[in-house]
Amino acid sequence: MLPEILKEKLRFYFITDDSSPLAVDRQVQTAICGGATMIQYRHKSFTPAQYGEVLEIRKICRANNVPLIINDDIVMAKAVGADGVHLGQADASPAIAREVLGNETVVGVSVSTTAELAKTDIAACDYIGTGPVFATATKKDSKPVIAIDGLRAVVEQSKKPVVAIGGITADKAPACLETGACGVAVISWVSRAEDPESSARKLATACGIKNQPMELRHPWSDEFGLIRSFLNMDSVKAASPEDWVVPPGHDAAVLRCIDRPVFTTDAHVEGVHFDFSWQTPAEVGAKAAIVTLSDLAAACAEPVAMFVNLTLPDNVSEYMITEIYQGLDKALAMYGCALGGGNISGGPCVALDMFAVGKMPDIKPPLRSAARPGDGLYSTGRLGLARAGLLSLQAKETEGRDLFIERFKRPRARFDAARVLAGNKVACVMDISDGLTGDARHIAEASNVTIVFDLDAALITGALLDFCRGDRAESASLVLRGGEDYELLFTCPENKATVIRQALPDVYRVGHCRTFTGSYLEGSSSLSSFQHGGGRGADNAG
Ligand code: 3NM
Repeated sequence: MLPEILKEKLRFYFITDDSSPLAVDRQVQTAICGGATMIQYRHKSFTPAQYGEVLEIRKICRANNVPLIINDDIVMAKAVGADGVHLGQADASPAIAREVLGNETVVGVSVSTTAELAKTDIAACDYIGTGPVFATATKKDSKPVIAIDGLRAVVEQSKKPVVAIGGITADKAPACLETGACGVAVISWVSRAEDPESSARKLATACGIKNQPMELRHPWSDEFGLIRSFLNMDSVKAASPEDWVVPPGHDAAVLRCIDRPVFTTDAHVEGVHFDFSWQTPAEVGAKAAIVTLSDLAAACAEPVAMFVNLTLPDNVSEYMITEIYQGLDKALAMYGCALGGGNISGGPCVALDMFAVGKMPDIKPPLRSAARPGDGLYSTGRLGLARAGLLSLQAKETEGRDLFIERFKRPRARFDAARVLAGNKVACVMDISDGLTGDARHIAEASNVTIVFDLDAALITGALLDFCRGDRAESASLVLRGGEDYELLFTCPENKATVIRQALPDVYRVGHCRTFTGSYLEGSSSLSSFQHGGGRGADNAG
């Protein structure tokens, strides 16, 4: 986790209570809905039987983009894929936790005094928990109270962010934060409160947390309230009377007659197409919109309207839903597409079912079956970057990988390129979603040609080579097989590509089409043309 994000997440740190009348999953839900930014699962007589409970909590945390830390137990943290572990002075060392859990996992350590701080392996930790700042009945074996002065002394000496703990209430939180501590951790203030939700909200307010309040219990059950709020979004207002007879907000939207309507649909399912551990809800919403729009771009159509069916599990907060919609809204507004309507329903995980309407300009629509022997095969941009971004996120190795991660999280729907291709009467266009070889095969099969890959050497950048530890064949494999770049793939004669490059300098040759030889794809495994320097613009077609 990036240090600046960690500091924000440490602001209101709720720790579960194994002696509360409230079930642990309800505690977590209540705390998050009240504004908690980090959760620690703490169970002092921990057994493997708690595994299911922790998984349930992890689900709630993931759905709300709140990190989950496991108290004491490194193996459990590893087993459930938690975001981190919190260790006491008597537990395993931070260095061991780091070794087992890897660099991106958060490691926190309890330190009561500056003397303890001095003998703690701070280099291996991400944050320090310091207390008890005030008297607490929750932790039976707690150390002597250190008071605000003791907290301040640790904060001043610590090179890592400090979270105050022990007897903290909404009234006492500001004094803790004034010492420079970046957050407060509480148990009983929420778990044993008469009204836990209201206590959590009060603490969130005292901590200056902006993203609250959230609704408790099936927060999205007010489907109509949510839909009303979405009707104010920019992309809904973008539904101009020119295009709409009945605008969004009725049972069904009525569009004015479109001469040549274009339709496409796409599904985005949590755990299949996206993962909240590396994408924010807004990024998920934006990407679902862009990826769907990319299909319209591949048809050289112009966007008109998007419809969204959102499926949500019970534990998703209103904040999360609003964020998803805001991401959608921004992306649609960027491409001049109106949000025409949608629906929200319950389900096992977050899913966005998209349906888009576009209009076809007065051109011959491009077809996958229009590639001809002799045509070159081109991409409107670099390939393999999104896949490198996804692999970086999965490995939690994000340093220096901003470009890749950006491409994975925020692809572009290439309407700009589609307009140039349409202007040049390019007959065969599609978007690259599954990876170059998979998508090129669609063209080869539909057109009954053989596609020979001969990658433009410029596709393998220094950054991509670095990512592949200098291995050119592996870099080429990323270009050929990495998906989700959403560039356009097209075929045309070389002289036309030269003209197109004047408007789209980032067009790369990736192969060429020849009379069908008996196999649809050639050269993707040997990559010989690339490895011997198949140069940009060289005409190997034939
Ligand atoms: N650790 P409450 S005090 C778990 O001083 C824990 O390290 C402490 O509970 C420490 O918010 C504490 O109910 C208990 O006082 C915090």
